[in-house]
Amino acid sequence: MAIREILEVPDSRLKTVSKPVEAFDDELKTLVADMFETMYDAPGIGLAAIQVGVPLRVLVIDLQPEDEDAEPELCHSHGGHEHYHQPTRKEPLVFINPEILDPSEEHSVYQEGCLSVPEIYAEVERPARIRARWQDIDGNTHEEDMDGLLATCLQHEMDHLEGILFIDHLSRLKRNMALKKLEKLRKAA
Ligand code: GNR
Ligand code: NI
Repeated sequence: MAIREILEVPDSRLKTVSKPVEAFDDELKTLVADMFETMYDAPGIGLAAIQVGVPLRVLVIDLQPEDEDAEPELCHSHGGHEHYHQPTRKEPLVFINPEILDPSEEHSVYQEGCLSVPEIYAEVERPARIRARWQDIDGNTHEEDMDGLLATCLQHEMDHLEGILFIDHLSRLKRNMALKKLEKLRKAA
């Protein structure tokens, strides 16, 4: 396993339309393992293969990227009584050749970020609920209804497969402001 370099704007490879996976082989398993390691290290809640320079229709998502063997955390809460929080378990999800079926007419708005557009956050409106179909690491097909952050994250990741970034959903003015801000942050660093 290895942490791979995450491409950042304005890298033109992020605009690639990724190709369907045809071979469910060891190379694919290595790619997925490396993508999880890269995503957890970043840290992020999702990653598309093109973000590590591989133009294949492969996504990983984990909305609960907490360490499995993390110690329970002591919490000093309001009211003065101390208690422990069990960290949430990792929940790694892999989506290969994903498709979106009947997106809801109702939309929801989330504050999104992207590992390829670091430190920039903006509200993006997307269908609130979707039905998704995808293949797993062995090539078996699955179908499931999704809502909430999972629906949003899957749509964000699927945009990457078409070479689209969340900032492409913003007005030109807001996108340019975001890119200028990123340039400024990089110069300051
Ligand atoms: O880590 C991430 N957080 C996030 C927050 C709201 C909506 C989408 C995302 S995905 C992002 C990681 C990433 O860049 N995936 O492509
Ligand atoms: Ni992203």
